[in-house]
Amino acid sequence: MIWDEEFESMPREALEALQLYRLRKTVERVYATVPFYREVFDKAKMTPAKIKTLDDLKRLPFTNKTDLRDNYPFGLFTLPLHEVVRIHASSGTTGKPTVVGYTRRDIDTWSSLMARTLSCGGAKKGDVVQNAYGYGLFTGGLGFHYGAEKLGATVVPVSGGNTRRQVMLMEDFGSTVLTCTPSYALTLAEAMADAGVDKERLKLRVGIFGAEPWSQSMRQQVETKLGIDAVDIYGISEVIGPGVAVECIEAKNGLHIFEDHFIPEIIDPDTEEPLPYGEEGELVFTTITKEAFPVIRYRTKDISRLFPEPCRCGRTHVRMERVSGRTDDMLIIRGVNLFPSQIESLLLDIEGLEPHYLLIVRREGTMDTLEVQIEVNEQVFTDEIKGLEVLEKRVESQIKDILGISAKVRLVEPKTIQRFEGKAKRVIDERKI
Ligand code: DLL
Repeated sequence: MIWDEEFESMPREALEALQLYRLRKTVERVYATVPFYREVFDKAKMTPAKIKTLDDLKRLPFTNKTDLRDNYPFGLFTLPLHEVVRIHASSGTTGKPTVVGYTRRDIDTWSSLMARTLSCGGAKKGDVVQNAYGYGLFTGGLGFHYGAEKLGATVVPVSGGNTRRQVMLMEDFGSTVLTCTPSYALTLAEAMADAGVDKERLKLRVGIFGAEPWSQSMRQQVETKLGIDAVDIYGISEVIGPGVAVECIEAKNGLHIFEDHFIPEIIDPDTEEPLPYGEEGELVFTTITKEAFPVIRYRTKDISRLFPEPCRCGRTHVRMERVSGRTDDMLIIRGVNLFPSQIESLLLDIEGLEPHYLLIVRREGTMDTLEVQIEVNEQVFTDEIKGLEVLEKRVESQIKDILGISAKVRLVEPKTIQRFEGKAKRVIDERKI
């Protein structure tokens, strides 16, 4: 169901007029209130008055995570802290977290966007939403929580973890919608099997999974194991949290970006030149309705593609392809560029392998090596050793043929690779560069 028909199915021309109006307001706001923006706009010889068309957005400078760090914690807020009713933060790999803030109206906007997101993904009033995204500074838990309440669903705010208990609640409460990371959905599916809970006994119908990259093959695995439709949701704290883009349950083909709130661009990450629809590059977002913490041309480092073709669900917003990886997660191994998701797709298409894997990159002398550890299913595991060796060689040669890289494959016993409650960590890079 389309939650916000007027805005989600707006004719392009009207949508673009609305975007221009909102963009101008946002640019005026940050220029007037945030010293950082005033400084970088002045340097680029841009003033709010120079934004006459949507295309003028391209004349504004980019922002990135370093700018947030330099202005840590609240330096990019447009309002004093007493107007800010909520803070969230994402923990980076190093140093201080990235801090974001919301006014009362921002929380309302976000809740409506999340109600829209849930509806687009196939949830509706009357659903029991088991929300297993982490509650706390992470935007996943509370973002989904407010959206599901706004939708009129019954929220079960279990947060991540306590997996066996989640399975019990899922059965006892008759949860119909599951929201968590795709890797945690797998962990839950496994716990169900361990507890002897057949998927037929559950009422689960839909899963809205995101916050980390996952492949189409992973989708199939999750859908089969849980007996549901699984849709992909994309979001990032700096832009708002979850609620930036989601697949529609009707097509499950690309994620609708809520363009009445966010203007997306794709750029070449090296030259910073904007790229046309269809080309792959780095996603950049400008928020046009946020009050406390708007961002202008924020570089996400996420790799995707935009496609404007109308969708059969009736929404007019542009779609983005599922994120294949981040520019900073790209592995360069002996000169070959590789995203972990490419290996994932390949592995999960091979019969007998389970969706639990680990990539270990090392440097031996001057040579980079890649080791792929992946679990096999019980059946393969109980076969004779020889069978395992043959399978290992087969996976190695597929990686070589398809991705052009030599890897050492180690098939491991079921349930030996670490499981995750939130975002999975599947790459260990031991190179000291
Ligand atoms: O992960 C917000 C979120 C919560 C999204 C719940 C979806 C569901 P951050 O912690 O700031 O925010 O992490 C943002 O996660 O730049 C991507 O690299 C990655 N990411 C998020 N969604 C997807 C997805 C939340 N569907 C970072 N596919 C982003 C691939 C994703 N990567």
